[in-house]
Amino acid sequence: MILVLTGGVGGAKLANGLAHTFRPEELTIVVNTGDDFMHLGYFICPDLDSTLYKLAGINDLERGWGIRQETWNFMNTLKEVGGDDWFKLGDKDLATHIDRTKRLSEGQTLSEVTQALCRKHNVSHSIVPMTDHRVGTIVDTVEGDFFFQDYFVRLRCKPTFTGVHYKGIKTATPSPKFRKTLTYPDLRSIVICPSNPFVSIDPILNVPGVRDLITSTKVPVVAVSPIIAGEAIKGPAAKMMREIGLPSSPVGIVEHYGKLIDGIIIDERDTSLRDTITATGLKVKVCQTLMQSDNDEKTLAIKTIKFADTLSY
Ligand code: FO1
Repeated sequence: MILVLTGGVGGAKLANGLAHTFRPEELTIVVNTGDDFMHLGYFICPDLDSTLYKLAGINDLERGWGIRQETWNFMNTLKEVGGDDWFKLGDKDLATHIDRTKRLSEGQTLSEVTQALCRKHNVSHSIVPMTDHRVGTIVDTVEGDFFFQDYFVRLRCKPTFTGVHYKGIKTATPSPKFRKTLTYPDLRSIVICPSNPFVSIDPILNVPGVRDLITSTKVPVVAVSPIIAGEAIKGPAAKMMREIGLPSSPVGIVEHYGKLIDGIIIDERDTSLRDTITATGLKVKVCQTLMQSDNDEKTLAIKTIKFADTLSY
């Protein structure tokens, strides 16, 4: 059993590569829910949807989020009547939000709703929320604290990042399938996808009990660097690292995750950093980590697990 921690677009690519390499019963994909929010009366789960649409093969390739060949009649009409149109909800995507909101209002848990959506999209792999409780990532900046989507979409990540905290995290518990996988007798490895460490991975790690459970599994934990040659492929990770005083490189990722990880996979363009990272006692694998095709995703997935297997105690 392999446990995958992911959020956002980059993570969804590696999760997809792993899903095309391993059978459903060999994989649990745990997704960040700190981006989730109520909007226009619907409960929106961006990272769960990005991961679901990617594995279903219907995600929009340019945007990285939402559904391909989308139409925007709802959004355009809403704008005409003076509604809130800063967060774009496509007509097809809207069906997901309406279905999820209805199910949640009927008392289904977010895990149950996600399972139902996976079934609808013929995704047989387990995509599970990090928790079934409400958790909201708040981004602290020099201009004040903002709810994640305000910072990321409305403010386009402009304000200088100073920290992050997670509303509601104290009373959150890992989702049932997440906890079960963490206590699985034959857990093989844990993969931290190339996602934003602060707003995609840390919310998962900060769910009470998760860090301790990860440490007590004694299985290799491997992170794939989301930073290549000083930049993130997509999103504000490198900018946030620089603003918080971390090197915007795999070295900064190593510093951020610390003792939690046993190995890191960095891109060939960062080969010069291998020795610096090895000197910290961490195992390093250098290979192409940029994923621009299904084949790239599968190749990196296989290399990631093979590398993790070499770290087994
Ligand atoms: N990101 C944007 O930059 N602009 C948007 O209008 C937008 C709408 C949106 C709608 C549904 C959805 O699932 C994701 C959406 N995203 C949008 C991405 C969203 O901000 C995610 O949080 C990112 O994918 C980062 O994880």
